[in-house]
Amino acid sequence: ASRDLDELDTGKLVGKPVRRVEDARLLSGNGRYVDDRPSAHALHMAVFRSDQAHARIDAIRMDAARAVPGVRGVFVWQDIAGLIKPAVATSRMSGYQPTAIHALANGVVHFVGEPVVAVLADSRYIAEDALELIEVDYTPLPVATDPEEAAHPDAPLLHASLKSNVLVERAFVRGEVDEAFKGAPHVIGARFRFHRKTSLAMENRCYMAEVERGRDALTLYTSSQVPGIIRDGLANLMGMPGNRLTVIAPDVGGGFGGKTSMYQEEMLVCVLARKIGKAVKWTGDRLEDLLSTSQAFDERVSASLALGDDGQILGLRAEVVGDVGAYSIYPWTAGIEPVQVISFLPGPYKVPCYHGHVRGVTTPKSPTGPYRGVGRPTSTFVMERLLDMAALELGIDPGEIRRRNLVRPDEFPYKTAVGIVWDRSAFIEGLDAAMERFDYAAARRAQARARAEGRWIGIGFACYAELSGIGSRISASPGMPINTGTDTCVIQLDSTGALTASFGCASHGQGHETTLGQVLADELGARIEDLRVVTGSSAAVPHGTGSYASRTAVISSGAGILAARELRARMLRVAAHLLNTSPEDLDIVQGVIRARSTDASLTFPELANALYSQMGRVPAEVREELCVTRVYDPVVGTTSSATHMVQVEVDPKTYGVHIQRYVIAEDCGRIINPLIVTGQTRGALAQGVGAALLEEVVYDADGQLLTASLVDYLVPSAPEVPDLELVHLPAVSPNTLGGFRGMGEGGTIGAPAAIANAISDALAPLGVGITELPATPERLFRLIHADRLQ
Ligand code: MCN
Ligand code: SMO
Repeated sequence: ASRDLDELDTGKLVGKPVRRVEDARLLSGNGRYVDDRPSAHALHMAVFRSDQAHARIDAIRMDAARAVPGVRGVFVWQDIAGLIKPAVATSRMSGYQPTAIHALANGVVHFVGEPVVAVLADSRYIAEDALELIEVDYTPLPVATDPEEAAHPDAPLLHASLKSNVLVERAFVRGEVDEAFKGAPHVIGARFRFHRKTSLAMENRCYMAEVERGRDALTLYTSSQVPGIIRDGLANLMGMPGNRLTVIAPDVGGGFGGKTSMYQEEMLVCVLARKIGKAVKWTGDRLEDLLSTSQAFDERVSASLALGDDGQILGLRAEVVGDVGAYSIYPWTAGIEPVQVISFLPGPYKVPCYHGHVRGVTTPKSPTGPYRGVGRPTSTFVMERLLDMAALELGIDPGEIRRRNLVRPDEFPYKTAVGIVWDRSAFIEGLDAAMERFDYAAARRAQARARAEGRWIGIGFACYAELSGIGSRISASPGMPINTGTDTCVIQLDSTGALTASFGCASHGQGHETTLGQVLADELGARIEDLRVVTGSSAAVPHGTGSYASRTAVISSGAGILAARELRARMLRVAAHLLNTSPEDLDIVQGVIRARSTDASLTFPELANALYSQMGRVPAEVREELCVTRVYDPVVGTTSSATHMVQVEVDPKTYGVHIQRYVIAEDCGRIINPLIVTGQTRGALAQGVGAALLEEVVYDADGQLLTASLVDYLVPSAPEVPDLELVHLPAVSPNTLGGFRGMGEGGTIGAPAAIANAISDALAPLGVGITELPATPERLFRLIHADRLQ
């Protein structure tokens, strides 16, 4: 059943470019991040970290550190072992091998940066000074830092509990792939590599645990995307009921996936605060962030496409090795990224046969976890490169080869080779809209002229589709109950007549106060300023997880719509009594309840006062509880899609890549706030540019991090991020309550592929193409001069 925009677009605020209500606070320096919490009475934690990639701990000498004036405690694993269990990410995937993450290393270290000793002191300065006095004797253990070597049965094991370093292994098989390849007139294949990346939020990870003395109650303030998951996880590990453990994510300065997992320092501040009965605070510095915040990508993919003469895809094969780092991250598991790579490889295309196989291999590096796009930047890079390589070989235009293979409007819902179902999304329309906006034919003519002058100018495409707002069915399938695919909204009209709506999501830059406010205001007939939207507190809702996986627009809005509808109905029943009319005669406009028949009206404070305070006015049988809790579960979620088009010029002297134009046509369903959607896409594009051209975490063969500062780890700055020309194609989702689709990750999914294709197109006259990202000047130089460098 397809719905159209008009039917849904009765809203007054949804769809409008409402200015972000949080910005006045955030831009004037009044944001309140974890580090802003008063800490005069807190103890400050500093963490002694392993400088070994894999080693046995023989001895730890802490006496000198303990003797430093102002040091209040020095702790190793044995000191806290009875208070917190290690975090073990479980999974139902067959053959999956879990690992145990201890808050402090338990006898063996598994990566450089792993916490070994925690020091508490009156100030961070004192704690850091004390760290310098700690000495640890290690016996180095053998390491296999290369994932392909580590996957070998004879490789040294990183964890004694493992049978092999392959933590997860998964395959998708559909159709007779071998037959398809045997009979195909064209087979295009290559070996691709996407290097390791980090999420690099502006705010480093930061945690503060405060205790309620005498109550054994604890509040953790955490710069996290997932306060609900952290609450449930810590409650389990510490054996503490949720009514004594509150987890609050206040203002959070970005996460990008890096703040979706539970970290050792998060466990430590809680355990140590509980142990000594005082507040404990830890603020990570940039080195600690680069060493220990979850990283991403690091995949090697050997893939090939079988095609007909007309460019039609006949089959796809992929063999993927993902380097998942030292642990299976909690709660997502080591499968989170690698499995997504093979799940989404067929993309928005019709792929009749597919064989994808992936192994996630543990190596002594920082663990990998979710990062904006989660696997799909890699799958899109590989598939889109293969398509362009095929287009070149077959002499078909890159736009045309995509058009021939994209799922067409009459083919939805379309079940992909791995069983993902694409609902009706604007795949072809996105391609058309992007090409039109780009003025493709003219751009190709200009390119031909530039080429004749010897300039290296290229145009690149990328089409992708993703699942967003995923509900319980998909969330529950890997066997990780802590990610439920639902959100909760508690909404109330209080006795002052004010509306408060609390959610389990946790805004960390997305502007949820604004967008959820828009959705609720429309449902209630209220003004956005009548509402207070509370996110990021485990105490505000019985159950919530947080914000990740481009889920909030779909799932939290859904919960909000359900709760607001019920609250509105209850408010109108009471108002009908007070105004002596029927609820059907009433409407709420701009926060005022009005009777159509008499034009009599009632404000929210008047309604609240009559109901809560003037006990005679509303008889018992007419009273209503003006507090509603609703849970929304979109069950499967919905499809979001986009086409990216980019033009680049490669400088033949510096091998630098200059992005000249960038067009995105995207379908995120019904749009709540076009300003926010545009900002999200622009930010995600910036991160895609970083992934394509600059950002690379480098470890040496011993597992030492070489990119341990922002001098070595390069991120895009304003000059590297192109102006974005964005075309919205709001194809209302048939699968979600509000018709919304998620979009917070999209730009990062498409950009690396599109840029890789554009660079390859620019360099096509030289006979080379990109198979490795980021495409740094050095890599381009080596690619172009491969003969000379032999
Ligand atoms: N939106 C909208 N209309 C739609 C879809 C979305 O107006 N049809 C709005 C939403 O209401 C929300 C924003 O766009 O305000 C993003 O919505 P959504 O796609 O639901 O994503 P989430 O809110 O769940 O945010 C998670 C997503 C992810 S997974 C990463 S990673 C990411 C991203 O958001 N990290 C971010 N964007 C980020 N933006 C900032 N500033 N910082 C991060 O760390
Ligand atoms: S990587 Mo986004 O937090 O799902």
